[in-house]
Amino acid sequence: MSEVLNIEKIGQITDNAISEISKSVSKDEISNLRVKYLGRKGIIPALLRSIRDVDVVDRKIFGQELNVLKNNLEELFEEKINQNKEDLYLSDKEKSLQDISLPGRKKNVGTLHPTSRVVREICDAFLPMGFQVVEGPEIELDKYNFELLNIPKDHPSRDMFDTFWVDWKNDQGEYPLLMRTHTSPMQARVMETTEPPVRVLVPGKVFRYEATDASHEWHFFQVEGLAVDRGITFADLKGTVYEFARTIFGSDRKIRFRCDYFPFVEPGVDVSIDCFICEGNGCRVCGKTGWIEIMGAGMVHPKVLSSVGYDPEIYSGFAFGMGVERIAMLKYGIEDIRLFYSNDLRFLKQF
Ligand code: YSA
Repeated sequence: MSEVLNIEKIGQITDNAISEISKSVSKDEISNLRVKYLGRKGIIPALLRSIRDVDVVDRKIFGQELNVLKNNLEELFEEKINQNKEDLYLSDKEKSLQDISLPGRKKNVGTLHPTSRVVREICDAFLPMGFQVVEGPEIELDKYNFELLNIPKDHPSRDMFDTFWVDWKNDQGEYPLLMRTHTSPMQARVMETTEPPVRVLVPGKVFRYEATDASHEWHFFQVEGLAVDRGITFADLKGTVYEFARTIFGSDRKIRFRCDYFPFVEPGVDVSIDCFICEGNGCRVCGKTGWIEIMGAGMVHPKVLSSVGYDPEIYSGFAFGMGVERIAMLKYGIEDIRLFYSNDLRFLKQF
């Protein structure tokens, strides 16, 4: 290794430069230091020139190290100048001319994303009904996303959930990991570890390999609800959903329950609210039906209860899973779901 340049020397120069720059206060001090380290005849350019005297094998490493150091110092000088721009560059006279009676400059503090806001509103609507909030993993096992929910391998209903699979094989040559397609896997995770009664709410992000349009995204939020106890009936599900809808949308919106199929409930329903845009007459947002579907729901299937060790002869329960962006669209009159994640500040700043 060369006498002229070695790693210790570069380290020492780095330490000195950082300490000197951080102690510098005035504009002159900073610009003198910049000349000392980065100027044409400064320390770093001199070291870069001395690379030619270093062993060929070490040259590349030293070149890289010195370039990193040079870039870091440039950034440090930049930061230092920006930190105290006013103090450094205004003369005392200029400072004394500042009008302190002018209103302060407004800081851009930002706001909650509309989805986060609505997740909170939804949770707030359920908390007085005794629900607790829990969260689960976004990368999920096939076992929880499908199998424990009465959706065995090769079951046709897996097609309902266009799945992103994680490209990782286990020892048996299977691909057991996926991006969760719904928040329902948390039903099984919660029941597996809790004795009834259970009353939980699970907000979280879900992912589907789906084409997007005005009411479909490929990633969106859901809030899952689950209540299991002795003697829970479909009337409890209806009452809970009505109470939620009244809190969120007011008492004027119409609610529709229709039979629907989900392998993890029996019976199953989908719940819709009359379209806020066309007032039920049919438009692009509601797909000309006059209704916007906000959740799937039903009575927890006895097979799901048994698979987590609950006795379906003793316990029954209801569950639901709602789409948060759809609720936000209804609540705030948003006509295209794609606005949520297109990062357009003109949209986001309205919340
Ligand atoms: C059903 C029964 C239960 O006991 C519990 C939960 C469920 C819901 C089930 N896990 C599920 O995901 N059903 S769903 O596919 O119909 O989606 C539920 C809600 O998510 C829909 O009502 C809709 O509001 C929303 N959603 C679905 N696909 C969407 C979407 N939102 C935006 N973009 C999409 N691509």
